[in-house]
Amino acid sequence: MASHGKAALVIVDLQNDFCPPNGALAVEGGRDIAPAINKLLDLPFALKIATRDFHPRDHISFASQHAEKQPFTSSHTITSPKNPQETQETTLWPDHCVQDTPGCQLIPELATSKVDLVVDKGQDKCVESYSAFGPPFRNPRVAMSGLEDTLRKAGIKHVFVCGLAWDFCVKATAIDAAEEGFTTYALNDACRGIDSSAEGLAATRKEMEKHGVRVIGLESEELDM
Ligand code: VGL
Ligand code: ZN
Repeated sequence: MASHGKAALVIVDLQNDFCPPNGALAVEGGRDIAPAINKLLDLPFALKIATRDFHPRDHISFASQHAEKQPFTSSHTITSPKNPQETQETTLWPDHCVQDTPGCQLIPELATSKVDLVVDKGQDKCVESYSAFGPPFRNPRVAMSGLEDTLRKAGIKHVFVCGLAWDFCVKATAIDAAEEGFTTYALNDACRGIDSSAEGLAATRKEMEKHGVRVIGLESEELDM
């Protein structure tokens, strides 16, 4: 693989708030993937990126910002500050990954000294952003993170995605990478889902594969580099 072009590792949202036991939006087994990810960080990727969900205190995705709404329910929310009329069905969450709180920090188990760059997302209070490139599936094209340019300027051709959560930010990030033309791999053993049921995990896998993402295990020869 590596002989065909430079590869980047993108570690999605491995933050305190997404990990048990105390995370505000803990993903089952979230902390358990850190050792596998640390091993990936020892491989010769040309660029090693960690992303962070990085919300203002009053972010639109928090159920607390909507009268009488409960976390884990859907709501029509304004997603585009440029088009206040444009609304989208999006899930409401417990408050999580608030900027400058311990919850938004990368977990201490992650070998952050081996990470080249941290990319923050979700800073715009009016925009939900699952993808590390920008809002879900870059729609609307606001609050873009600049990740695309960073990868291109570094000459990256292959993108390997791991982290949390399989069914939200990993999925959105991997699909965007594939649609941007990068050969994209989702490392399923180094991810965990908010929906941890076998059906849920499989449905997400199918959706990613439909968009050209290659779902692979940690033993895959694609990682011989
Ligand atoms: C995420 C829900 C809300 C994620 C972020 O990182 O997958 N999920 N914000
Ligand atoms: Zn979030």
